[in-house]
This record gives sequence, structure tokens and C-alpha cells, in this order.
Amino acid sequence: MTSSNPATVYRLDYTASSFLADRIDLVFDLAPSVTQVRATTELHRNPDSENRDIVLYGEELELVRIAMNGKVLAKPDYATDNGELRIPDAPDKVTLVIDTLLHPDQNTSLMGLYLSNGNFFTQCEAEGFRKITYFPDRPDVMATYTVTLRADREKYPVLLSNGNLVEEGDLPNGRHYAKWEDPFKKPSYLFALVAGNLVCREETFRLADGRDVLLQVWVEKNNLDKTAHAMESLKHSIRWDERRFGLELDLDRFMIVAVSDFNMGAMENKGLNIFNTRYVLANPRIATDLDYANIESVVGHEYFHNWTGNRVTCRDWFQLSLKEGLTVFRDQEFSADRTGSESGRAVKRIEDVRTLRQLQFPEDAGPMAHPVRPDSYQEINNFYTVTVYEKGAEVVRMYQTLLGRDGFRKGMDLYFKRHDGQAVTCTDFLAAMADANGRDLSQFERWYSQAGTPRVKLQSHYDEKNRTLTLILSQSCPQTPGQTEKQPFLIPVAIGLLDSHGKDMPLRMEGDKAAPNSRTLELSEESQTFTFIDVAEKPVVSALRNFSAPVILEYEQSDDELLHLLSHDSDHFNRWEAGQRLALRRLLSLTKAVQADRTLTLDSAFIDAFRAVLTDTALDPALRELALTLPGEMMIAEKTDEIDPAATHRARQFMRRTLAENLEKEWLNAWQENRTEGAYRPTPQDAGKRALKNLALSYLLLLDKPAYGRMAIDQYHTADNMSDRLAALTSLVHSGWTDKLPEAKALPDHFYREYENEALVIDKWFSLQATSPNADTATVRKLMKHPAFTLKNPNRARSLIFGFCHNNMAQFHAADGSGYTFWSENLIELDRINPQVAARLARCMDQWKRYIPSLRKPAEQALRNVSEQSLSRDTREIIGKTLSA
Ligand code: B3K
Ligand code: ZN
Repeated sequence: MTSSNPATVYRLDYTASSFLADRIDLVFDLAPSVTQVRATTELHRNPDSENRDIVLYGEELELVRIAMNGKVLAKPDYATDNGELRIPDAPDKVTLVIDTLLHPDQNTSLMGLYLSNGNFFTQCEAEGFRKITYFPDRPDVMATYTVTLRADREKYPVLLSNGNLVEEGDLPNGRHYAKWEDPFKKPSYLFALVAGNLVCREETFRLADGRDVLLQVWVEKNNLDKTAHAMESLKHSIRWDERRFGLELDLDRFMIVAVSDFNMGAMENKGLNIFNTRYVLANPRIATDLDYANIESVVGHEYFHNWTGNRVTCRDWFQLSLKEGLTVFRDQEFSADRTGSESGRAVKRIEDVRTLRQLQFPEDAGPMAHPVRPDSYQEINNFYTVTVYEKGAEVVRMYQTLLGRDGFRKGMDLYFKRHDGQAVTCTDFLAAMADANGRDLSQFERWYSQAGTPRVKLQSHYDEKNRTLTLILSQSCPQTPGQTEKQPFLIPVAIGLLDSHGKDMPLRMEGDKAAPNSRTLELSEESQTFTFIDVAEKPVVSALRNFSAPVILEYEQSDDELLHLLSHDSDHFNRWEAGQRLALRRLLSLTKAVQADRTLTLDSAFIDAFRAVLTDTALDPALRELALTLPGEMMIAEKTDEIDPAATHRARQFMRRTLAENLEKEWLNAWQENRTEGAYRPTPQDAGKRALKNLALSYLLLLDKPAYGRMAIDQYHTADNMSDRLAALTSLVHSGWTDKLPEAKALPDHFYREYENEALVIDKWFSLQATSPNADTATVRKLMKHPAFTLKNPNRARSLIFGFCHNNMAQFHAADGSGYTFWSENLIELDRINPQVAARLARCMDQWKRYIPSLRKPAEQALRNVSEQSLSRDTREIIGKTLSA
């Protein structure tokens, strides 16, 4: 806990570790209140380091004994200070034997060794291994591990660690043991153990090279019937990495373990992935289509880390995007390929870009803005951000866009050839891409070093006489904390031209032989001009196709041009984009109208365009659903000078209601026509139909017609899957029918009783109530008193508290400041329990300076109240940066 700003770590201060570890042997005597750990580590002096001391890290450890080369050490043979243990004047080769005591039952931070439902789990990334023993806990120190687990046989029948099981047996006093050996060198953050009463689904699976491997999914007994999808996802992941990147599973055994208390989504520990139950458990009764899709993508993500992260890891934590950006890109491509269609790929792309814009663009414009490869941090856990992950993935995608799929693959092959078994940097990755393709990519490095979302301005001029089209592209990048001057980026801008019939026109430049229908321009200077010849008529320009770069495009296009793109663009992404731009334009002027107390109106051209999309049965239901979903409140707010959450909310509600009224017949048709046939299947086709059907339902429920309320109640009762059931309930609650319609009143309780024993569904129950436009702090405070609520379980805390603070914009930013008071109270309490989760909650206030003046005061007050407390390093860093921005 700290009351002043914690020390800052700088990327440029990197120095190699003074000693390197070759082997570590760990023995755990597991018990909830006191666990004994003996670590025997073989170290040798690193010739690349000038530091003479052995430096080990340890946090919250009870050190019992430390011996070096057989001799017990006592101070001043060693010194401990501020999380470091130093041994001066050590010989070049040493064996350290260190005994420590841990108290897993007291560990609420869920880092290091902790308990969940009575079972033992570990989480070591980024710096949790130092909560287990003293060790050079940094990713560039890689060692081989043997791990012996000893525990009570009855309570902890299953004992797991990384690698292969080499020995097991009984011990006196009802205890037993298991010994595991991981043949691969790894950094300490990839260490894991699990001990407890678990069961597994297992399968033998044949790899492309003919080897048989054992795959297991471990869960608590009552969850065994929810593991099939995770197992399928794992097998698909293995196949995909073999085919797309020629990468094979290197172990004989690969395990996934589900745990219900977990700080994030999942963790890629070598051979022993540990997952939040949320990203493992599924059956039609408890999981939605989105859950099914998320599970497939997270299982893929963690599996893909085995090569991008584990075999080749990061030199230091500033390089985090080396593994995260790359692995997110890989999981995005995996999910896209799994849809099996071009429109499926487009759906996936749109969803990913939506996330980027909703979460990463604001981050890049706020107090926590940082480059994809950050330059400094106080707490590394705060830098597992959408910038490092999602923008990082966009950066990787741009290599592929610039070099082509084959060129990208060549770069990946060279990267593994050069760096397998090493801890490397983002620059090493760039070099592999450049060298494999014989290209100078030095300018591209700026994507790693410069923060902020670049703006790309496009101007187009058509010369009728000469039949040429001139495009002037220029770029700029806003200032971000610590970066006032920015250099031009290398930006791939994919372009297409539509003729008056909506057909793609060939793109030819002077001297070109081929004239493709879409081409990627490379913008590398502040401003550049591109001229196309033989352009038969004045085209409508389709710019930044498939979102070819993570930038904000500024290009004036008329409503007519956007309508043309919306109905004809061969690039699905830009069809969707045109619809969003049309909607956003209106939402912004509606917000202004609300603020000025003017009458709100919506033009019929827009309504007709929406009708056309809704009734275009040639277009995939999933794409229609995306096109008909209005930009979120945060997206709209981002585009205003001063954020007025209440006005934005009213504007959006008005538009939704108007679309509901004017397209009532069409929505009803969509609801009826998109029912799925037969047993539930979470395929992209069926999921897309359900999404459109349930969007239609949500629009219909905005109308003052009890018949639609009853239709939703009926859907709730007859649904054979969680997607349909949850959608019906959510729409009923959010549109107020649970207050207005007696038959609907009992539904939330009914839902609760039905799923009382399914924690993940109860999370949904809390979250749907917290995100209702009708839920204020009083509603949420009441829910916090519910016996099923606890701040200690991250999923539960997120469902209710984050649901309200992050995802209920209008109510959280209530004019009386009640949302901010609620936020500060819970943040302070949560910080004492779990700093990592608390620091995420702290991020709700990122944008406080951009809100209307009447909100800024109470926001600042709430921030100051938090700041006066003694806080964790995690939360202190966020609050400090938020206040001082
Ligand atoms: N690598 C982990 C994240 C660890 C977060 C530590 N605070 C999960 C992932 O990205 O796959
Ligand atoms: Zn990851």
C-alpha cells in the first residue's frame, strides 16, 4: 500500500540479469494456511552483465532458510530490500536452496499461489512467481523446471504442473505426491501448479506429424458436462496452427484447467493453461452464442501462445505486445477462418474494429495513452491494455497487409528460425519481417514507439476531361502524455472505387500493367498524392477498406455517397462503416438538439436506408444485425467536444424508438423469419440469425405495445438456449416491461432460481440489471446486498460493479455525482482485496476531463477522495495519472 507515487521503471534502463538460471527444482508441501516451498536453483554468472551480485525478487514471502553451495546464509551474507534479495560476491556457479512459507488462504490478490473453492491454483504473469519463492523473476531468465507437489490425497486427489508427469505415489499420513518435468526452458511467469478435487474430459489426438498427444480439460465435477466445446476448440486450434503457420504442439500432453476465481481471461502456462471458467464452460443451457465464440477464441489464443510467447518469449515486459499483439492477431485470424465464409470473416473484422474503437481509441486519447511498446510503467499489470493487445494486433495485421499473406508467413518462419528458445524484442520481430521480405521497414517501427491514434485526411478530385482521379492523403498524430512531436507513420490505406451502378472500378496508375479492383496505397509522408488514370466516371471512393490501418479517417462524403457505399460496396467492412457514419452524423446532431431543447427528428432517407438493409435477405443476418446496431454511447460521446452522457443517451434512445416505430412491420418479420431450425448449434449462421432476431425483438419492445412484451415473455419460456432466453429477459428489463407488465415482473426472480447453481449465469443476471437504463446507484447498491454478491470473486465484481460503472454510461455519470461516489467507495474496498481488479475499475474515470463542466467537479472530488487513501501500486498509478493528465 502506498500514499505517494510508486517508482517508475523505464524501458531504456534495461540491463541483463547478473545471473542466469539453468534449472530449478521446486517442492511444494501444500496446505491452505501454510504451504512450504523448497526451491533448488542452479545459477551461473551472466557474462553480459556488469553487476556482480545475485539479484532475486520476492514479495510477501516468509523466508525460512537460504543456503548457497551447501552453506546456510545469514545477513550480511545477503540483504533484502524493497522486494529484492541480493547476494554480493557470489561465485560464478551456485546452487541456491531456498525455503519459504506461503499462506494461500490469505491470498485475495489471486497472484502467486491461492485458493479457489478449496483448490490450489497459481497465477505468475507478470510478476507472481516472486510470491512463491525468491528467483530472478524476469522473462529473460529461462530455466528447466521439475516440480514435486505433495498434498492430502483425499482433499487434493489431482496434482498438476507444467510438462510431463514423471512419478507419483503415496506418502505417510494420507498424503500423496506427483512429480512433473517440463523439458522446455521457460521464464518463471509460465510456471503453474493446480491441486485439488477436479475431474477431466480427455482425448488422444493425432498431430500432423503422426504423434499422439493427450488433451485434457479439467473442471470441478459438476461442470464436466460443459467441457465439450472447449475440447473441440482446442483441437481446432491445434489443426489451424499446423495448417496456417506450420506450428506443432511440442508436448506429449496439453491441459486446460478452469477456475472460477481468476483476474483475467486465461493464462498460457506451458502445457497447463489455466482459464477463467467463463472461457471454458459451455452448454446450450448456460452459454450464449457470444460465450461459445469467446471460448473458441480464448482457447485458441492461449494455445497459440505456445509458440508466440512461450517458445519465443519477451526480453522484458515492455515487449509485451511482441507476444500479445501477435497472439491476438493469430486468434482473430483463427476465428475468422473458422467462420468458413467471406461474410463470416467480415463479421469478425467488424466486431474486432468495434472493440478497438470503443476501448482502444479512448485509451489512446486519455491519461493512460501509451505506445504499443510502452516506455515506462509503475505497475506492469496496468499495461495489459487494449493498446498492447488490440492495437498491437492491428500493427501485426499491417505487416500482413503490406507484405501479403505469403510474405507475412515468410517473416514468421524466419522469426522462429532465428529466435526459438530466446527472449526477444519487438524490434527482432520487425527485423525478421523485413529481412524475410527484403524490405526496409525502419519507418514501421514508429507504430511501436508513438502513442495516439493517427488521423488520415483524404481529399479526392475527379478530372472529367482527363479521366483521372487524384487522391491526396495526409496524416497527423495528436500529442499524448510525454510525446509532443510525432513523425509520420507508414500507413497502408486500402482503396476501392465504385461506379454509379455500385460496381468496382479498376484502379490503374501511370505505368501500371494490372488494374486491380482494390489496392493498398502506402502513405509514408506527411502528405502524398496518388493519381489514377482511365477512370471512366466520377467514382465513389471506398477508403480504408477492411480497416487497413488503426487510424481515424477524415473524409468528407455526402449522405448520397454513403448510401451508395452502404448498398453496394464489395468490401463488407465499408458497407457497415457507411451505415455507421450515416447514423453517427445524425446521432451527433440529435445530441446537440437534446442539449438545445429542440424538437428531435429523423429524416426518412435514413429510415429508408435502414429498411433496405433490414429487408435485404441476400445479406447475411449477422451482417445485417451489425449494420442495424447503432454506434454505442461511448462511440458517440467520443466524437463530441464535451461529453454529455445524458444527452447522448436520449439522442440514441430517440433514434432507436423512431426506427422501431417506422420499421415495426419489418422488425416483426425479421423476428419471425430468423428463427433457427432444429437443435441448438452455435454456428456463425445460426448465431447470426439469433442475433438479428433478438435485435428485432429489442426494437419492438421499445414500442408501447404489451403484445410485444408477451412475445418476449413467450420467447423467454420456450427458448432452448441461453442466447434467446437471455436476450428476451435483457430486453424486457432494459425497456421497462418488467415494471409495466405483471407477467414479466417475476421473470428476473425466475431466472435467478433456475440458474442459482450456475455462477456464470448468475453473473449475467447481475450484469443485465446493472446495465439497464433504468438502474441507478440505488438499484446497484441493493443488488450488492444480495447473498450471491461478493467483491472477492472478480467475475461477480465485474458483472455488477463494472457493469454499472463501465457499461451504463448515462446512469454512472448521473448529474448528482452519485455514480462517482459509488465508484470511489467500491474502488477503495476492492483495492484492499484485489489490486489488479481494482486498477481496472479505476480506469472508468479516464475521460473525466472531457465531460461537461457540471460533471467534472464531482468527478474530481471522487478521484481526490480515492487518492487520499493508502492504495496499491496498481491503483495508485492509475489514479495519479488520471488526476494529473
Ligand atoms: N498472458 C495472460 C495475461 C496475464 C495478465 C497478467 N496481469 C493472458 C493472455 O494474454 O493470454
Ligand atoms: Zn495473450
